[in-house]
Amino acid sequence: MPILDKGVWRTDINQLDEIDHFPTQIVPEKDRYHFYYSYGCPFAHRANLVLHYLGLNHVISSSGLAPEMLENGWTFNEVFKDDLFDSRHLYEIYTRAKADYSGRASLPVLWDKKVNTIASHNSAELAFHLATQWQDFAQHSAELVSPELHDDILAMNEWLNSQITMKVYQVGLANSQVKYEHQLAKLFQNLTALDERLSENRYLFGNQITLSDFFLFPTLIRFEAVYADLYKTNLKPLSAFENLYRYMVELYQHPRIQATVDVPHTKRFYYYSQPALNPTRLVPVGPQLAWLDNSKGE
Ligand SMILES: N[C@@H](CCC(=O)N[C@@H](CS)C(=O)NCC(=O)O)C(=O)O
Repeated sequence: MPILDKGVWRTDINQLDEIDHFPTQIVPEKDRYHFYYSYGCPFAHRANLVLHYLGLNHVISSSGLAPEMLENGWTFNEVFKDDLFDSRHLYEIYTRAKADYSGRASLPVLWDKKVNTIASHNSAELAFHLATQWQDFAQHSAELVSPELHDDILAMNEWLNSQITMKVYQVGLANSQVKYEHQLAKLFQNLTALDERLSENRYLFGNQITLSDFFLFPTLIRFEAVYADLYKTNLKPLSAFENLYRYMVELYQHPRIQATVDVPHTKRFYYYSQPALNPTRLVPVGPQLAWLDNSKGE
């Protein structure tokens, strides 16, 4: 009898490599899909960035999850409600799609209202699909994946996923000093390489924002607020990478990008939901972030 994994904070980094239980299958259509995300989750953030940047929110509805992830995994509350089914927990969405579902109840999820199933729970594929197949519905047109850059963007996204997004987790969840130091050194080498690339380019691929920027931004925006302290990625402050920092702040100034960021919520998610790393569940008040205070305040 398969046992449903309601979702917890993974302390084993290998468990973050998820297989697709619901292969991505999306047919662009107005009002057909519902997007589940959390402001805290960097994977869901990729797809949320595409959704907002292109202005697809008028054709795809969405619900955010509460920042506290407890014994039943991702949870809805009074503020963060499931607008579709009024569920209490995300795992109910998974069992609605497949009664004997036994995988992880992870975010993001794109729900297909027509077929009554999960159309995607793979953030990379979902973000790519939204960026490339929904142009006809976009309120703001932008070519996030041009034909000329298609292969380079996909390769860059994979590199960013394993060498930046996941690397931060490999540092923070390392279970030995040797592993921690090894992964930390790699992470900072990778940040140095990106900083050099951005010394000659405004964005990862020149002057145009591409999908790859939406794979890097979620990690940068969490770096000072969460990762540097909680995951001990503090070899150097992010501001030591002049170009990366300029790039993050510039992207954050964009109103439709900013709409996808909630730093206090994100801090609560990481600090509250990982008792193995933070047993008191106290959420630090700092650090003060000049780029955040200058725009909308904490
Ligand atoms: N393959 C997934 C992984 C996403 C993922 O790991 N999401 C985390 C939150 S940031 C999650 O929902 N974890 C819950 C769990 O593992 O049970 C994707 O990239 O879409």
